[in-house]
Amino acid sequence: MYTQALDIPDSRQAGDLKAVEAPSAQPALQAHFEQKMDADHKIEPRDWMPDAYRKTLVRQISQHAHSEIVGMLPEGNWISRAPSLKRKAILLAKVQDEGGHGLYLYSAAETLGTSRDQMLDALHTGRAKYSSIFNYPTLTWADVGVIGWLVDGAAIMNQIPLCRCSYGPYARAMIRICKEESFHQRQGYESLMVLMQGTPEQRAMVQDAVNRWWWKCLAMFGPPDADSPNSAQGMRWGIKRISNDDLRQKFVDATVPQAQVLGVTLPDPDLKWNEARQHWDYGAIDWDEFWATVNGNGPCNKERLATRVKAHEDGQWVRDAALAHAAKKKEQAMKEAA
Ligand code: FAQ
Repeated sequence: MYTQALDIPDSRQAGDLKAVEAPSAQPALQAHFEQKMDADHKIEPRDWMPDAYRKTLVRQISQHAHSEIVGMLPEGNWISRAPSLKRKAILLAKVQDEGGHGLYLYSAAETLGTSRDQMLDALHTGRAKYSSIFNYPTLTWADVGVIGWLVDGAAIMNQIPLCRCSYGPYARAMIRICKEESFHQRQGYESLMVLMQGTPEQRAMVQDAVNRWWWKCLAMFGPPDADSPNSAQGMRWGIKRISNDDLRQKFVDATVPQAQVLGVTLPDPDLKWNEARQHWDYGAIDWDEFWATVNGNGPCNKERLATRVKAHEDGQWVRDAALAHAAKKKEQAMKEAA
């Protein structure tokens, strides 16, 4: 449904690829890196890279990993209340997939020399960000379908271009993640289709969920390009391929016809087809609300973080046991070798 993002041109102009980096202490290595950028070749973990490129990747990949892990919570909340065995099995599989995505992404970030403990510590102490969208509550079963349709839909739109990211391990992790996200999006849409063929109360529940999630999903793509401090450099480095606003527009254009088929109204009186632009125009996003949420003051920020910290602390005995077992095995192997 969203694979068209793979073959549309990058938002950046040809020639923009060249990294704008402060003069390097290692000009030959810097020149080699820039040649690779110009040729759109992948950078691999053992390749030399500028510190700022490494830092940007650790920031983005670890935040992405945290989003997948924290993102398990709003839907996980409904596993025990899914309306049928089939829906429960699908939801369990989806939430487990999100956990798996977090783990691939932590592994990709570790190849840049940052340990998982460091990344988790940054999350648990509130220094690292994760996606704003996971700080809102899931009030009804329809929210689970809407998260699949809209949140996973927005995530795929943003993540398909990341399959072409200049950093090899991130790009390769994203290929598998996008395949799984595609299933997530479809199952969400299908479950909403079923609800929309149900009772008036079920249809009203879907509409209410769409009303509550629509604007938050548009904000997920990040601030407008003009207010996005990381975009220009991220694009020059081939980390980001399509800008926040361009992805947001692609998402709106793809979603409006899906909403029409579903029979729901998107809660935006300014939403209208613009013949000249060949795109849907949409209304103003509440960026104050977005930043308040990003900065820790959304409706569920404190609860989400506390749940993650508790899960980490409760799992300490498993990590201790695994380390003790590894130490015992090593000792045994040394004895046998002696
Ligand atoms: N929430 O200059 P930019 C998912 C921050 S996974 C919170 O534009 P950039 C799967 C941004 O970090 C969803 N913070 O930044 C799933 C930066 O702050 P910093 C996550 C946000 O990096 C589905 C500042 O604002 N996906 O949903 C947000 O160039 C269902 C300025 O922004 C990814 O992480 C936000 N929405 O572009 C799981 C994809 N937007 O770091 C479970 C990878 C912006 O300088 C259930 N990430 N900020 O302190 C990206 O593509 C980029 O990092 C962007 C932001 C596009 C998110």
